[in-house]
Amino acid sequence: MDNTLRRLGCISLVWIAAAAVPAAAKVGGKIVVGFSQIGAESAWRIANTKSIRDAATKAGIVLVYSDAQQKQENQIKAIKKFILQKVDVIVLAPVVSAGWHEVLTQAKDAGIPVILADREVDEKDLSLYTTFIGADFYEEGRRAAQCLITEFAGLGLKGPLRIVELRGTDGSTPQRLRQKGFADQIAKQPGAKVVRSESGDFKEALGKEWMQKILSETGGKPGFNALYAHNDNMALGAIAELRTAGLGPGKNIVIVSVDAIKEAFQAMSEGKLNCTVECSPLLGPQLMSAVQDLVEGRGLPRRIITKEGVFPSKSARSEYGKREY
Ligand code: GYE
Repeated sequence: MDNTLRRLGCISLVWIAAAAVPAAAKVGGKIVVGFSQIGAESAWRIANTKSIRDAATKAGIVLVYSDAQQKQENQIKAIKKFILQKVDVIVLAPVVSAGWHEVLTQAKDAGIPVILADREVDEKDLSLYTTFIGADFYEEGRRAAQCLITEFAGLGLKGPLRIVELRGTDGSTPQRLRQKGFADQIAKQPGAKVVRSESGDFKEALGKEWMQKILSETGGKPGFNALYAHNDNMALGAIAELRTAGLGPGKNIVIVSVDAIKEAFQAMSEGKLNCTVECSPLLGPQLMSAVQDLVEGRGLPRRIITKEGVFPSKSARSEYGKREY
């Protein structure tokens, strides 16, 4: 983009910000973004942080990064700090959807726009954030159910489907919507049902722990023939445990998860995972161009939804080399 235009954009931002707060926190004339990230709980999250950091560097934007270690209270503290620092834009990846009204109102009162990245908030007052950039989690849940049903039939397994679900962080939008989209689709399949649902907080170690617990409670007899994990990492943890128990993940227990990380393609090519539904963490470029649009006074759509696919195990080998995360 033309530098003069960008400079002009920055000047007008200073003017807008100056109207609301004493002065903007420009660093050498650059845009400053405060980014409250959830943590580093999964491969998805690590790729997401890298994408956002790299895109900021490329765009010449100063990123003030804060890792909340999956705690909402840390995110609220970080936002308050960003307000004191008078950053130009706040980017929030909210760990859960409830409980943001007060701090978002404080950002608005300070004249600092907020962009939601990855996850959404339950907020009726739409003036408290400018846009949401991320995935359609409901659709991901639906796609996961569809792929599970197809793969189950493809393996020639006998129904009805008895599914164990491993949920992501409770109260987060991906957990709520991946659960709902999946349940709505499964309800159309005669006899199929979720026989157990546990929260693995999007962590591989918890996926493993839950599977160990479930198997030990049933004396090693699974009592289910399918597993749906809200992310690949939890599925990978559960798969390791199923194999330790001598069971056949990917063969007589159908497994589907969400994210489409490289390790999932590896597991699919080894026949241990049947399907992964894509959820792209590579939000950095879109996010930084939204920041620039905002700062330069261009309007943003209320929602920017990323395009995503579904990868059944037969695509594993051809896709593996193409995966960026
Ligand atoms: O699926 C999971 C991560 O919010 C979409 O968070 C994200 C989810 C992703 O920990 O792996």
